[in-house]
Formats: sequence, C-alpha cells, structure tokens
Amino acid sequence: MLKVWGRKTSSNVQAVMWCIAELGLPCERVDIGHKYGGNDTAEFLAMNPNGTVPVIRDGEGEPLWETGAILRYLANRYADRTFWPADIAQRAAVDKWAEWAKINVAHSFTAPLFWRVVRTAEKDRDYPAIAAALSVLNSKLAIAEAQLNQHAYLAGNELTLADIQFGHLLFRYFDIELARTPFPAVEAYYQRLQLRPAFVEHVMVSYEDLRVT
Ligand SMILES: N[C@@H](CCC(=O)N[C@@H](CS)C(=O)NCC(=O)O)C(=O)O
Repeated sequence: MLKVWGRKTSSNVQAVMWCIAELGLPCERVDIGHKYGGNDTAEFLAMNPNGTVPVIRDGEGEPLWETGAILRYLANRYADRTFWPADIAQRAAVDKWAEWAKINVAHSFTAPLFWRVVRTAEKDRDYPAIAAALSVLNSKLAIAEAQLNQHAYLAGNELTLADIQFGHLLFRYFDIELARTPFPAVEAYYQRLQLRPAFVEHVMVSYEDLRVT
C-alpha cells in the first residue's frame, strides 16, 4: 500500500495524488505541511531532509521525495504503456514534456504568480513583477498551445505522465485573478482534464487555506 505525506493544498502533492488515482492505486494520505506542520520533526526529516512534501513510501520501500522522481517511480512500477511507454525513446519523448512542464511551467507559475497573487496580501502585491512573470509564463504556454493544437494531450493523443506535470497547474492558473492571454487549445485541454474524476478530486482543491489577506 502506498503512503503519501502531504497536505492536499500542495500542488506537488496534487500531482502525485492525481497520478496515483489515474493509475488506480490504493493509498493512504497524511496531512503534513503548512497549517498542519509535522514536516520539521526528526522523524519526517529522516525521510526527507528538505522538510518538504510530498514524500511517499511504497510498502516497506525507501521514502521517496521530489515529485518528478515520485511520478517516474509510480509510472515505472505501475503504469500501462500508453501513460509511460516501454520503448526508451518513446518514454523519453514523454519524459521530455514532463520535465519541461516541471522546470518551465511550474517554476514560472507557482512562486512568481500563484504566491504573488494568492499568498500575498492585496496591499503588498507587486503588480509590475506579476505582469513580468505572466509574460514569461505566456512564452511557455505558447509552446503548450502549439503542442495541444496537434493532439489532445501534451505528448500525444493519450494521457501520459507529462500531463500530470503540466495539467495539475491549470486549475490554479485558470482560477486565480490574472490578466490571462487566450490560449484556446490549452483551455480546451483544461476542459478535457475536468472530465476526469481523478483530476477533479485531487487537483481542483480549494486553496483558500493558503490565501494571505
Ligand atoms: N522540488 C520539490 C518541492 C517540494 C515543495 O516545495 N513542496 C512544498 C509544497 S508544494 C512544501 O513542502 N512546502 C512546505 C509546507 O507545505 O509546509 C518537489 O517537486 O517535490
């Protein structure tokens, strides 16, 4: 049985939980981090010296942290061959987009935009910095738009691990107060993801607990 440590308001926990649910795996999740604390105890730091969530353990296996590594572990161990191809070159083609989403889109969205808008009181918001960060994010979303104009999912016509790394960011992206540029293919993709019960349950989670007013 999989055990996941991490609050459901963490975007990285959301990616892991969405992946677990798409793979149909049973799991137990424990609320850790932010208002729950528990990530600075000796016991938790022995599992993850970074003190961050998510952390997972598969049965009696070694604790794993870093969302990208966790997702690849789950895919290697449990996924079917459309979600995570067996062929090394085809797998790398999916992984390329997963890594791209983590390094480019998540890093251009979470701290530069989500934190500046939701985790910063309105009176303290740095609107020029938000506008500059949005322009960086838009350059990444334009790349996703071109991909999604070619096929239904980020790395092809089926849901893959790349969609977990990219798609889990979109609920917050489309929900927060932001002067969004229209990206019709990304929007249509986000609508498609919302047809997936696992996405709705694990990604479309209120972030009001995180809001600073
Ligand atoms: N690079 C790590 C980052 C993990 C991370 O920063 N997690 C955040 C939540 S998304 C965290 O633990 N924040 C502290 C807390 O929740 O108390 C990963 O991808 O898993």
